[in-house]
Formats: sequence, structure tokens, C-alpha cells
Amino acid sequence: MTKLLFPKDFIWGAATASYQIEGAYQEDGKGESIWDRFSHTPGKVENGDTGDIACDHYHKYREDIALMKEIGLDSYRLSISWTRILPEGKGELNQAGLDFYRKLINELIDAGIEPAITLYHWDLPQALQEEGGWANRDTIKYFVEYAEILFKEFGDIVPRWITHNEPWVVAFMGNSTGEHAPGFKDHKLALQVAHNLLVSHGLAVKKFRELGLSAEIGITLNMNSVYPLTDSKKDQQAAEIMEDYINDWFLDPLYKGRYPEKLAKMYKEKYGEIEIEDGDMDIIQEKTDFLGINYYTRALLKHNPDSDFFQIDHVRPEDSEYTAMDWEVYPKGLYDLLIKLNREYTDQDLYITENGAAFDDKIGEDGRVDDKKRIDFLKNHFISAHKAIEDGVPLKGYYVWSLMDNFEWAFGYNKRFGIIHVNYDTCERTLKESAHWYKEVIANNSVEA
Ligand code: JJW
Repeated sequence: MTKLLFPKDFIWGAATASYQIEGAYQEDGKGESIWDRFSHTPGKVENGDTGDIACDHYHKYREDIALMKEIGLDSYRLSISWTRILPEGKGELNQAGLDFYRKLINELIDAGIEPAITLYHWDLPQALQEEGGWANRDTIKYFVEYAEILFKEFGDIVPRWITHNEPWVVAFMGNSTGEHAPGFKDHKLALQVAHNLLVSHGLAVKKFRELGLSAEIGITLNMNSVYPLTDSKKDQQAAEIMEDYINDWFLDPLYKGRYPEKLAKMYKEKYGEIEIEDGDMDIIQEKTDFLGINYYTRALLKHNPDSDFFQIDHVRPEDSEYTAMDWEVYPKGLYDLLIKLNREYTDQDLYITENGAAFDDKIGEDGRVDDKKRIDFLKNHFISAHKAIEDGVPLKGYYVWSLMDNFEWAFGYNKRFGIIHVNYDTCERTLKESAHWYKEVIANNSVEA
């Protein structure tokens, strides 16, 4: 066995999001979000699950921070619920919402845990959706106003800020596949939403700079490492289109000031032009301090002339291991992705802002949750990250998804991603074996390979 040591100041963390854990969906003046509306619409979420109570973190945050401290986390990534701060998305401020997050942030700091805040983790105010949501450019302005409130309130005590979480999922699963809120099935609408999200990111970063804060700010993208099944020309082209669709649709505007040429041309022929205003591409390129990466699996593609989606098929290798999400376990993809980002896009700091796996965890007779598969998953991904660091990638930290089992969007509570088990009848928390293992990794700043 070799012990792989991480850099001295490497940040070990865990992540969650407001709607997935907080509950208290109508408490202390909170307004309705699109996920409140969506989860309450029959047929949208498995089992009719909602975030009404979730993990009740809104009331149990002190207990949860004590568990984070026990694990030894350096940092905790959380998101803020826009409708706790501004129930209608704009206009009147709800002081009780700010008070909640101030208590939470102070409790973290007192526990020696750095808060990292995501401004937008999918819970758009329903009031703004009624006016067109992210497809309406006014939402960009309201987002920046919301961001400014938080920057002014917490910018001096929160060292790391993330504008958006996974704009690909927001745009395409929310507006093209319709699996997420607000549930539209309109690919052109999704393209407009994607663009407006990027512009809102750039303007929020600009606002952050104007305020002269010493904290750092970036954006988090969900990305897959992408491979062709064979090295045939057609499979390679299939992989290139998928790379454009999943990763480069966001990376290229952020770092190169343009959309991927080939796919943009195909979209234009199929859907016509979306609205891009003069100056937008410059705004989107506003310089950040880091890029956040959410990595779960790879995409393996082959050409299929009969497939609707640009003649591309996903391939599911039978001999691979899969998580409860049916996502292929592919740790090497994390290494490949980190190298691609560092070589082709940016030499700035990188963070893994999410990586983890869902498995069907059960509490055993002895009260332990023996999640060996999760330990193996995390270990092998940590090893991949370590290799990338050795090869010169400035990876500064790693947030495991998730701190605790929670509301996994359209899958409801069926998918358990946590290193802490949550009993949804009692809201009782139990550290899984992976949490005990992670505690050792953090304490030693190393992983045994
Ligand atoms: C599907 C991409 C190609 C959440 C997907 C991409 C491939 C046609 C987990 N991340 O609950 C799902 N999650 O709230 C944020 N991350 O399709 C946090 N990514 O399509 C977690 C990404 C995801 C997905 C789901």
C-alpha cells in the first residue's frame, strides 16, 4: 500500500443544497420556489416526495454542524434559498431569512469550518417564473440584486462563492427534457435559459469585484468525461458533439467567449437564433477565481443513424460497475477531465465541488451503515484527483456529494448520496462507514492506494 499525500492546504469538504435538505418550506416568511411548485405537482417526483420537511436541516443545523466537526471537514458547501431572502424574488427583503443564514454561517465559523456558498442551486422564486423565469432577461437583473444583498451581508465572512450550480442541468433538464422544475420541453427555450444563466453569472462576478471583496468567486459546472466507443470517424464525431453539448456549451463561452461552433450551427439550423445582446459574450468571460467541477460519471458514445439526438447513442458497458443512479463508476474520467480543463481551458484553481455516489444503504442490526461501495468509489476518485495534482493540475479542494442523504430532485428520497444516513421517519442522523473513513482521510490528508 502506498500513502498518497495531498497538498498541505488541500480543502476537504462536503456539499448540500437548500431545497434538498432544509425543509421548513413555508416558515419564517419564505416564499414559494419553482421546486416547491414542481414537487407538489402530481407525477413530477417519484413517490410524490417533496422538500417540505426534507432533512429538517432548518431546525437541525446545529446538530449537523456538530457532525461536520466530528468528521473534521475543512469546508462546507451550502446553497442559499432565494425565496427565504426575497419571497417574491425581488423587492421586499425577508429579514428572518438573512437571520437564519447568519446563524448558520456563524455556527460553521465557530466550528472552524469554512462556509462556501452557492447563490443559485435551482430554487428560483415562483413569482419570477410567472414572469418567464430564466428566459426573461429581467431575471438576470433580479439575480444580481439578490447576489448583491448576500455579498454585502456575508462577503466579509464567507471566503468562497459560487454563482450557479450546474447550469446545464438547470437549462436542459428544466426546460428541454422537463424532468426538473419548471418542467418545460422546449430545447430552444433551454438554450435561451442557458445563455441568460451565463450572463447572470458574469454580472454577479462583476458586482462582486465592484464591492472589493477579498473572498473568491467562481461557477460550478456538471461535466462528464466523454469518449467515443471506437476510433472510427463517426464515433469520434458523435463524441465531439456530446462534448459540445454537455461540457463545452458552458466552458467555451466562459473561457473563449463563444459557443462551440459545430453544435451552434446545428442548433441554428434546427431552432433559429436565440437572443444574444451586444456585449453578452464579454460579460460571460468576466474573470473568476476558480472553476467548480461536479463529476459523477463518463459519457461513452457511438454513432447511430437511427437515433433522434444528432444520430448519437449512449453506450452502457455491461462489465462496468454502476451506482443506484445507474451511472457507470469511472474514476479515470475525473483525471481525464481535470487534465482537459487545465490544458485546454484554464490554469486557474479548480475545485471538485461535487463527487459521490448513491447506493441502497441500509442500517444494519448493529446500527452501522456499511457502505463499502461508497468508500471504494470515493477512494478511487480521490486517487484520480491526486494523480492530476501530481501532473500539475492546481486542484485546491474536494467536496463530497453529499454530507447527508437528501431530496434527490425527480428521484425524491429514493437515492441516498450521503456519507451521513438520514432516517426520514425520525430525521435521525447516523454516520455511515464512509464518513468514518473520510474522517481518517482528512486527519491524515492522505488516502491509501
Ligand atoms: C443527468 C447528462 C447526456 C445533483 C445528467 C447530467 C448526460 C444526454 C446530482 N448534482 O443532487 C444528471 N446530479 O443537487 C447537484 N448531478 O445528464 C446536486 N448531475 O446527458 C445533486 C447530470 C446529472 C446530475 C445529477
